[in-house]
Amino acid sequence: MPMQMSFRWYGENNDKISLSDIKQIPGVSTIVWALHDKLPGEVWEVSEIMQVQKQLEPYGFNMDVVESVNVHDDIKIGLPTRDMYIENYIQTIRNLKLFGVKVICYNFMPIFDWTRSDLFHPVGDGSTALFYQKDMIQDNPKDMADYVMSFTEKYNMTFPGWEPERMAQLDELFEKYKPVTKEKLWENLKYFLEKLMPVCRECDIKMAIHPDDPPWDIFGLPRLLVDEKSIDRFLNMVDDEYNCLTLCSGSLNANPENNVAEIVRKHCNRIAFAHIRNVKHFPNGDFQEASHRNCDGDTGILDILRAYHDCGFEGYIRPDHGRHLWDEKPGNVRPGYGLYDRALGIMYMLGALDILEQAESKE
Ligand code: DNO
Repeated sequence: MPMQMSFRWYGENNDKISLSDIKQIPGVSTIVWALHDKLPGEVWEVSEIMQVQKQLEPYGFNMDVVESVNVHDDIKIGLPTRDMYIENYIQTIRNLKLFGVKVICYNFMPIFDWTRSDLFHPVGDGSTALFYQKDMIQDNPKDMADYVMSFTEKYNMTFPGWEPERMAQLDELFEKYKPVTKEKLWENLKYFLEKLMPVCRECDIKMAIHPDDPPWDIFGLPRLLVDEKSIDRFLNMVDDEYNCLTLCSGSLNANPENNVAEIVRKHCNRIAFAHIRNVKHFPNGDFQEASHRNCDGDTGILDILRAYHDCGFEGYIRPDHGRHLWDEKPGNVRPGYGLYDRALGIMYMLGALDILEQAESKE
């Protein structure tokens, strides 16, 4: 099967973008969805999943990719209660299978998901984008958490991985993670995946880990999936075709040393889901997210698309964070997840992929 273009949607009454908006973007077959009101560790019930199915059906979208079923902290920390949460995760996998889900994107980042210092940083052309100022993300996680949570309060908008319930217990969470060294975290990830793999095989659902964003330790918390070497380790650690990657170009390339196209060529058969995001680096280590156009950032978007094409990638692909354009302002857009720049990103990606395909068929 050729690769399938997808678009992340936060759900009815939770996303200003409608399915009818998405339907008008060429080439989208798959909605990347989640039950966003679920806390990590809770079972996703069949009746709840069915509601999403009913919403997608009239538009002819499939629901093959879930982003994310979040992993409970007790699993990452390795507490005895983890087995109960793993059982719940397994039940969720079984329930998702009933709806034909093929890929679960998740991450194993302690406490925080993606981290930025400015969610609406001017790009210079009138648009804004996510920005990471290195010296602002140093010792004190509180300021950053307060900053992100201020959007939740002000605009009544929750962000996956930044559940207010968890953020309210930040001190306790940091305390609980104290004994978790990087090696311990690797062990806990292995434990989790080994329990899941037989069920994934039975249900034909791939677990696709998202790399750490940014790809380095923050606030003294260990981060695992940060470069080619750690990705090799991850895939070898649980060497199973259902243990896969969500290869996020922008997360990895926040470290300019990471060559994402090379990783695609090396591990294409273990990539279930491709996130295409472009990042512009500054000499002091700060970075800003950019349009998907190759020359607007430093990520090598065309090399990456070419690598996916050359390898005959058969998974799902989506535009990742875009800029906030035109009328997209704090309060009416989810940071990174506006309609316009992601739609432009799709057209750019399809343009590049179509040309590659056409050139090949003429050879
Ligand atoms: C950022 C996203 C991540 C991703 C999770 C997966 O915008 O790519 O938040 O969804 O890390 O669990």
